[in-house]
Amino acid sequence: MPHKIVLYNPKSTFYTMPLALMALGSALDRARFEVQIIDGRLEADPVAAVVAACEEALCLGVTVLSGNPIHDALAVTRAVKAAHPTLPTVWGGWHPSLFPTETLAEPSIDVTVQGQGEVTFGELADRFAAGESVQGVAGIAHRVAEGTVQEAPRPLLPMDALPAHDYSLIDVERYFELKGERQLDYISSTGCFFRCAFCADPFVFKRKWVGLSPARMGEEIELLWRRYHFTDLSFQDETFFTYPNRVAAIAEEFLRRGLRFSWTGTLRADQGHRMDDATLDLCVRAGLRRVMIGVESGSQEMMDWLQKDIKVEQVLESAERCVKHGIGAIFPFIVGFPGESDASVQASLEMVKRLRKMSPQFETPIFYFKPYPGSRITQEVVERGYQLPQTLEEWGDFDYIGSSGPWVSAGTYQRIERFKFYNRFAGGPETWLRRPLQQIARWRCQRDWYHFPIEKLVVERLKPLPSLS
Ligand code: B12
Ligand code: SF4
Repeated sequence: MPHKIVLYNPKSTFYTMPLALMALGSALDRARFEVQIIDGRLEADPVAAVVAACEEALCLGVTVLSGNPIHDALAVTRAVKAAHPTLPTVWGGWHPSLFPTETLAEPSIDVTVQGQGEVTFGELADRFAAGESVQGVAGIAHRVAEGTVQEAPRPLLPMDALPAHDYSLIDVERYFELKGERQLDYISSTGCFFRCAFCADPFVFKRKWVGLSPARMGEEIELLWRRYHFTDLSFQDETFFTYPNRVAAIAEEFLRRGLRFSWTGTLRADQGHRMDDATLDLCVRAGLRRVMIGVESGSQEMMDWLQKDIKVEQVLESAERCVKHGIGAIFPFIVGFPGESDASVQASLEMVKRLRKMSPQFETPIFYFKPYPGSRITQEVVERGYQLPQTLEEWGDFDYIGSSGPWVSAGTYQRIERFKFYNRFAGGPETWLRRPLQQIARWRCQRDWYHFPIEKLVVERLKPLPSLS
């Protein structure tokens, strides 16, 4: 009889497939372990579903991001511990990677896993199955009589050394339904070589990057396409275009195999600027429809402080190349960095306007900076006295969504929210009812004048627009 392992993905805002749990489940020896993935986003009562599934299970694994999903992760883990006190509970993913031992202050969590989890979790499952202690398993933190111990870190394994993700572990059709399109999520690399001062990746993966070979990707993706008939593929990599030659080889695999779907991935502006037209053209022929280019700021001074290692001109050149090749793009911005001047915020808003004028296929969401753990900026503000959340509950309240961040004045917040509304509304689809208000909105955008936002109130009262950020 195989041992049952329950893996839980907490509730969150979007319907991206739970790739982390699929990675863990796929790497376990399935002759010995039966894997059940439960996704809080798909369950009416996640707590009851997980508690019931854990009956006679070997352990519970939970994937945890910093922010709102922690509340749900906690509720589920606590209920499981209360119902099955001897069942080991393991938290992995970004938050327990950043806070290995601190997370263990919560008594319902037995083990935390840091970084890449496939081999570590396999070893944990072996230990649990044999009734042995987890002492000495690399890449974990756990409780001992004297307190907590963090074991030696586990080196990052090349992705080709790990098995393909088994999509039959989830109900793929259900995700298509919830996303409203037949879009498959896929991850082809882990980590990132860069050092942006607001990002935790350099801390978690030590500026290392590993990726799947194009040949393996071609084979896997062809199988998935024939099985699930997806029409769009979303690469969830931090920096998909890290090596242009690799991306070109992936595009060639798609074309050679006659795969027909569109796809999207992340592109740094310096990579877009360096990539030759032939490679971009090849990608478009292979289905590339949109890239995501993190701009963060329209001010070069701010970009340098953020250690983006990108020039403002490279953003504009990458945008021009997208226009030339008919590629859509999302250009996310972040405002409200500690001490950010009005001039710097204004430079970002100007850049947003410039990009939006270049193509109707360009989106420019604006987020407010929050000091997510593990980044250089967060470390600096903490040294200057900023108090990060202390408990898991407090971390659960710490989320980008619905927050203006700590360094944004009420005036700046109001200005940005109005700017976002009018720029979006002015360029949105026209109807006879909206046209007169849209004309006023365009007039406002041209003059950068957003006082007395009567149309905003009217439109929001009539029909709340979905938030772009
Ligand atoms: C898809 C994605 C999401 C999805 C789903 C996340 C999920 N539950 O898996 C959605 C859209 C919900 C999401 C939301 C957010 N995300 Co997000 N997201 C990603 C993204 C692009 C890919 C994650 C992924 O699937 N990777 C592939 C898998 C295989 O890798 P993995 O998740 O790292 O998992 C491995 C290990 O971490 C470990 N592991 C993970 N879980 C577990 C569990 C156990 C038990 C074990 C043993 C091991 C283990 O093993 C896995 C295999 O090696 C990453 C960037 C990236 N490329 O990693 C950002 C990222 C994870 N997101 C991030 C952020 C900031 C957010 C938001 C907070 C942002 C926001 N508010 O706009 C929100 C969450 C808040 C909310 N209210 O929902 C940050 C994480 C920061 C942090 N401290 O948590 C990342 C790293 C982006 C970044 N560089 O800033 N995200
Ligand atoms: S923001 Fe993107 S490019 Fe910068 S360090 Fe993070 S993952 Fe890498």
